[in-house]
Amino acid sequence: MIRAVIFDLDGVITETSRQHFQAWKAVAYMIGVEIDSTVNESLKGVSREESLKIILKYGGILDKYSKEEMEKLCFCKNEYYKQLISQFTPANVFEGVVEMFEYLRGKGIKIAIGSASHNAPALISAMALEPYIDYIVDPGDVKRGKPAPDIFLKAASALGVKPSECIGVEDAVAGVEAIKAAGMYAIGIGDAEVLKEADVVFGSIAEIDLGIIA
Ligand code: B16
Ligand code: MG
Repeated sequence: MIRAVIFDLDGVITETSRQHFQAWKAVAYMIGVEIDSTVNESLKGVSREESLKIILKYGGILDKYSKEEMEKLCFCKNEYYKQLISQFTPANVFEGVVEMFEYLRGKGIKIAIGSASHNAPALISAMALEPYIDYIVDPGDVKRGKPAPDIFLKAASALGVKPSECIGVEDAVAGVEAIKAAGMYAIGIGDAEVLKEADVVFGSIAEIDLGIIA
């Protein structure tokens, strides 16, 4: 029996990857690295610190930055990113999300957000989705990011349900891996050729067949 559905945020509930990319592009430019959309793909679902390491590695300058300098660059990126998402409103919510949340609520199924983003609570609030959400995982509370199962397991334990009673919804390969490692049913959003480990894949959240949930 399904008792909870844990949703990723970026790429599932809304699209923030353009804003993440714009902010990273500006920071990368400051340190002489030019990143393109292929690099941006590899940053999806990955934590802020890991994203910076990927960019520095791509630029061949990973060994040139101390921990303190990396923290400053991450801070800069986040300040810029926060400015970009300050314009978010309920209009940024993907089609089908509110209908899905209402369906789950009606069935008594709990809803959690399992995002790698520290900005998830601010975004959920800006998009007026708070009334639907039972729990938002704080990525600072878990040891390992995706593809480790920690974020999804944290959501299950906070909601008081077993992993086998949960469905995870993800758009990133690392996220689907995390759901499967947590022992949950994985719904992928995107391309089935890419999200090979998912139990089922839909093109968008609006296309999910609600019958497979409950
Ligand atoms: P922040 P998700 C992820 O969101 C983004 O896909 C990824 O690009 C970002 O680096 C990460 O959140 C951390 O975000 O810098 O806001 O803490 O897909 O896990 O919802
Ligand atoms: Mg995502």
